[in-house]
Amino acid sequence: MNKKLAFAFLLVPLLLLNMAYGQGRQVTNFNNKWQFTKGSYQPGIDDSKVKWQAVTLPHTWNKNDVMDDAPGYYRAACWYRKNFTLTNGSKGKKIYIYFNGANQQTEVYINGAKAGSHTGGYTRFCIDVTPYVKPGILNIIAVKVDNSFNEDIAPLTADFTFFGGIYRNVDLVVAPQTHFSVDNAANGVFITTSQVSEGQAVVVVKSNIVNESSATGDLQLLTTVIDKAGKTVSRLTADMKTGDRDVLLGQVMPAINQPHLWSPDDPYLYRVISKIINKITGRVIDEVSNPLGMRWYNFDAEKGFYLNGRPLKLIGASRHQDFKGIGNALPDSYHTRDVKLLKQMGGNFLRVAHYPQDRKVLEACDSLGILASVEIPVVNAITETAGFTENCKQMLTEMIRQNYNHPSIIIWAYMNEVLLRPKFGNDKPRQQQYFGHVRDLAAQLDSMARREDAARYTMIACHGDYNRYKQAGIIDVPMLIGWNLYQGWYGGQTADFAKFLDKFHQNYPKLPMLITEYGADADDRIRATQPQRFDKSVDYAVDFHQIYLNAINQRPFVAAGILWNLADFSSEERAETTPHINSKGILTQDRKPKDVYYFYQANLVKQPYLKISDWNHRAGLADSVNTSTLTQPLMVFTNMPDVTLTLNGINMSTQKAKKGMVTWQVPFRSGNNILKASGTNGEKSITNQSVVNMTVIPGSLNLLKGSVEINLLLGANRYYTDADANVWIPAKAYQKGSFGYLEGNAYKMPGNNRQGYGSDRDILKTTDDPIYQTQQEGLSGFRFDVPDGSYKITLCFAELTADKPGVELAYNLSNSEQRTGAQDRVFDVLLNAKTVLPNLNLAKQYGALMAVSKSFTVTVKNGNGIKISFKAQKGQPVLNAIRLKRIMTR
Ligand code: GCB
Repeated sequence: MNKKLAFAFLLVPLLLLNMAYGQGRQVTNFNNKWQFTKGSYQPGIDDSKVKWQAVTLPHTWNKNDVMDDAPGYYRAACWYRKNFTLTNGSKGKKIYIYFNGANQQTEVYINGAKAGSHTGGYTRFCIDVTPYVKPGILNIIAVKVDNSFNEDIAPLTADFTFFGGIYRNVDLVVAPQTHFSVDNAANGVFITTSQVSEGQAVVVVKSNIVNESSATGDLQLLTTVIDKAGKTVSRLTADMKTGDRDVLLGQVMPAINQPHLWSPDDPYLYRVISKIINKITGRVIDEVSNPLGMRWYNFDAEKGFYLNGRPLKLIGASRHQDFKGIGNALPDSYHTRDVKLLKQMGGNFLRVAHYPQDRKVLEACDSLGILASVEIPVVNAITETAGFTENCKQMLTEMIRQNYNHPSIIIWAYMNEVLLRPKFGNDKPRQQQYFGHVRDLAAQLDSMARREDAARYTMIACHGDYNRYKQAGIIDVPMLIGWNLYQGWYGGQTADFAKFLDKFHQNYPKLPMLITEYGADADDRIRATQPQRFDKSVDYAVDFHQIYLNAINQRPFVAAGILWNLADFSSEERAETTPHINSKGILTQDRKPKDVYYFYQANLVKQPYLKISDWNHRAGLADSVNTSTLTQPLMVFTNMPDVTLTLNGINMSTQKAKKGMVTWQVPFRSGNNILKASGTNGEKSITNQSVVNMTVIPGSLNLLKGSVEINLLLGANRYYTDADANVWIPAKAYQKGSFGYLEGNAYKMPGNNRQGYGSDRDILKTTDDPIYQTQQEGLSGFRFDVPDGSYKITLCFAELTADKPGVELAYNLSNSEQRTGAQDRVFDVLLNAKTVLPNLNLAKQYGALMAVSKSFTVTVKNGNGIKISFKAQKGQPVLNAIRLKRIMTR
């Protein structure tokens, strides 16, 4: 496997928005003035009865319904249509319409006639509409896009949303009859650098030219390599003859001496300019331009990855393509920004997962110096049909040809966790046959990828069930193996991660290994001072990533650590604290950094770095009855060895940073606490300041002053900040003079062995799910020993036992949760001896998993405080959260 790959690349894919692409062809943005309908429509027939809605591309019809309480989202055929006129100048030209992405089956009609179709939601396709359009008159394009389940099209199931729509840009290309081939929506030019060293680079260019012109006159292919300044560094022509139709020309370009190498630190790009010219007149008939990066690399099973002869630990993230509120229909700049965020994190690798993404992503990788892998969306399972196999091959071909010239790409991948939930669990012989089909498909795709591109590596990403992949013979197929590991998340302990790495390497010492996924959910609204698995706190995620990154860094044989995921992403079937969102992102779904992102910056960036944790909205109970301070941890992320912290100008201490972090126990006081952390390495220093707003609840409620508000979660050991910036803190058992519940136990989902407390179900009619997901069961009362005055009490309930099973997520492997019927519990709630909620039956009155909140005012007299009683009539009373607010009178 010590194969030395030498290369160069290129290719800005074909279609640049709103830009003439080369002298011969014209590319026009085709995104505007479309109409859309979910209704039925027949192209070519009077459509005056169809209800059309005006839309601009990119567009998806699922941006809202993926977030609502109703399970599922619209998966069906929808229609787009648009009128357009071609100028007379397009007469005699080839007319192509390029779709950069439409999910997932598309049919294109022009003036009522079917012009073409495409299967697969993530690769580009080009429809030749020349025979159907007429210059000078109004043409109608109608496009049917269908995102419904189709057993012949990958992905079949996956932990992400299959948004429907024409969700990437569309371009209209008017090309001369003689042009670079648009086969598979690639740009007809394929560049490899067959030999690259510091001394010399030899670039080989294969050009595929289509000549449909009847004009005579000899043609010539002129290929030029230019450097960043535009200076020609290599040039070669090749002749074509009149009448040549489909021409494939290979050119070994004159060697380039002392090439400027491409690397993450110095992503220097050359360009390859390809022109078809008339040999006699010199007129340029068609032109395309591709990027070219000079570098070589190899994976070594023992020592990891090497770039340009030097070891380089690949550290980075995977990325999904959606964004908060807009689904997968992103403007170009959003794609580019994600790659920039990865670069700013200090990463050098992007796993484009689990499908090919917008061309902007790899363009940004090329120019920012991020190495990349791209994969086709074969996720979780396959279908054993010829149709499925063919579609996989088609996607693989398109992916490779369309992206061939990107210097950033080093790996083609074609399966992710394909044995996660193997079919035929109750029929072992049949299951063996299925495994055989999976292996056959893997072998076919692998050899196809190697044939298409002999220079890159191939890879399969597997989940942690090593034996299953081994027995099915999958591990032996690709050139690289990727492991998606979640020890300490879905099951086991974080310490098991390192053990897995060592064991695998021992068993397969010759196979290079990448960690293609690892991560923990982090709801940026949830914090914990004693983080635990599945509490969804940012703090658990920081601990988790620290352990994983350390284990990866300690082992040279681990070529890459690719965390899951750069940003939170849409996964409609998920519930938990952020329903419909997978929150393993180190950025939120709208790309705000979480503390984990700072942790990576501290460990990866080269310039001095220091950042205080973002947990700056806090509340809690004073350290003791006699103090007005509350001591809580404060994390600081830095690459400086020594860090000094001051709190409100007072020096706390100087500490040594370990693995990019220092944690202080800080005695916060109520109000704004000004923190200043300064780090130094003796030569350079750096400072960061932050303000933590703290509400310290006194140990004796008699000391409550002003407009007090106390927000308490029952049955929880985490802190939650709601959308109004109220901080909800864990409630405790009652103590005289203070507050708390009487009796009962924290609710825990039966059979759920991964989550310490509470439920992971989607709570309906709220986005504050964490307020309702935990609960004290069997409590008899709740007390606040508040001073006399008027108060508003809000009680929050949800029936957490439910009759309908939640969607079984494929990823919850170690979970054998039992879904019981909703409990028929009935209880009364009394507030200072007055019944305020008689015969409360949550399931019956409101439905299971429904957020219910009830507010009451109460006047406290004679130092009696607030006593809430829960009287069981049937089953056990419950309370999920409670809020106390003093009503100020003037
Ligand atoms: C995986 C999958 C990925 C999921 C991730 C998770 O192993 O490859 O698609 O999103 O786990 O968060 O569970």
